[in-house]
Amino acid sequence: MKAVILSAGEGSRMRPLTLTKPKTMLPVIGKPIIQHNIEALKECGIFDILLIVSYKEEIVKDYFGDGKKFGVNISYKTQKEYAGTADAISYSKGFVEEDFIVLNGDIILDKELIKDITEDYNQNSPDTLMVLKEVDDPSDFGVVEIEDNLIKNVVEKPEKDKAPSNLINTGIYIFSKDIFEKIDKTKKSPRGEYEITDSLSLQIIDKKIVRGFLTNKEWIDVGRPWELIEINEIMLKDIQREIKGEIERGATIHGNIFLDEGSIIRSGVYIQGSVYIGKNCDIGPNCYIRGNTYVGDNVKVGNAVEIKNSIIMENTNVNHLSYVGDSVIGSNCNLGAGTNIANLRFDDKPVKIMIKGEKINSGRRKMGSIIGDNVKTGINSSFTPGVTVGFNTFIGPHVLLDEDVESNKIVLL
Ligand code: TTP
Repeated sequence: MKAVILSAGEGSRMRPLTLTKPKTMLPVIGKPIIQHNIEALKECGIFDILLIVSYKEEIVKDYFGDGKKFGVNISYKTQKEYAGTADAISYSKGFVEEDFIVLNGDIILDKELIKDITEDYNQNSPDTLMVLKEVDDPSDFGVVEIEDNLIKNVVEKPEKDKAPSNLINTGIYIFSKDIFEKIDKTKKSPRGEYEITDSLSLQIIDKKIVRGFLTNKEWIDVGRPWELIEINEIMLKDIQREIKGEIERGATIHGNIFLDEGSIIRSGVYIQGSVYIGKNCDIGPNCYIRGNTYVGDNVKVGNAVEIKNSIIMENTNVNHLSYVGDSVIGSNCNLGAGTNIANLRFDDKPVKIMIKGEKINSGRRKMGSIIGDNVKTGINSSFTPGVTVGFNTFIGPHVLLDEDVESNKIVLL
């Protein structure tokens, strides 16, 4: 079987992190999100993979090339217009032979799930298999009505009390080639997109078998910045202790830590795993790295810094006396001495973050900042919970940042 991964999107809800790279290339414990999916497919014996790309596609192509380095064969098709998932899947026409798997590129899934669904598909031979998951609040997803494992209807993003069930579409499918005929007949939805769920509705009308496969295995849809922190928390739980770099005498390590080659943890550093530290990092002396922290390659963390539950992307410096909590810091940033990122409101209420012009409740009591690539902060700059900073921006010394800042700005006192 061949596989197709949909990765043409910008991930606009994930801005500012996606202003410089596609969402599927954001890191989760040392690999882009989409690499986790490619590896899951490979482990199940699926080696021929088509990536549907568009937004900043050169970043994806430069990283994966023809896939050989990753033990698979990768080819690419550019989606000309971001016209919906059915449109994206139509680009796989010449690539697939018979049945094929389709995955949204912005999900992280349990590798066993691919095995489970291929077995189920082979046993039951439906026309389409769609993987379903039960969630508490289905209102942000495609919600299905199901009877005897057959999908009867899919409703996109219903209001909470109007959802026909709590079973949602996970964006993982196995299709027979019949789907192309239905995609060709699919009309634009009220959202202005050609949606694959509408193609499935055409299959249902045509009495084709659209089977729902309910899973309780891990599946996470990474859409908004705090979900990147959450997926990081979940994935870090499973890392094993592995030390390829150097730990100086006088450092204290608790819990699991992955320390990649060329990195050094200096004396006086106190680590409370799980913590992932990439290649060629310089940590300490005398700093405190708390649980669920991911540090990318070539990161420097200076004296008396505290980092907690955060993602620090590659080539970034967090200089002495700084605090970073529940935050995402992009690549090539420099946080000046004494930069403080607050992660808790006085009133203890969940922190809100601006997503596409609207303040959205992150549901998190502890939530810091989301900072894009190439941001520099001056000494003693402070950030209130939930602010976002675009890329290439300078935040001057002593600034108290309590509102979002766009890219390419200079903010001074
Ligand atoms: P979305 O969840 O809509 O992802 P997105 O990148 O558009 O994010 P946002 O809403 O924040 O802008 O789509 C799910 C997946 O399908 C995602 O991996 C992108 C992919 N996709 C395409 O490749 N082409 C398309 O036309 C659409 C609509 C989605």
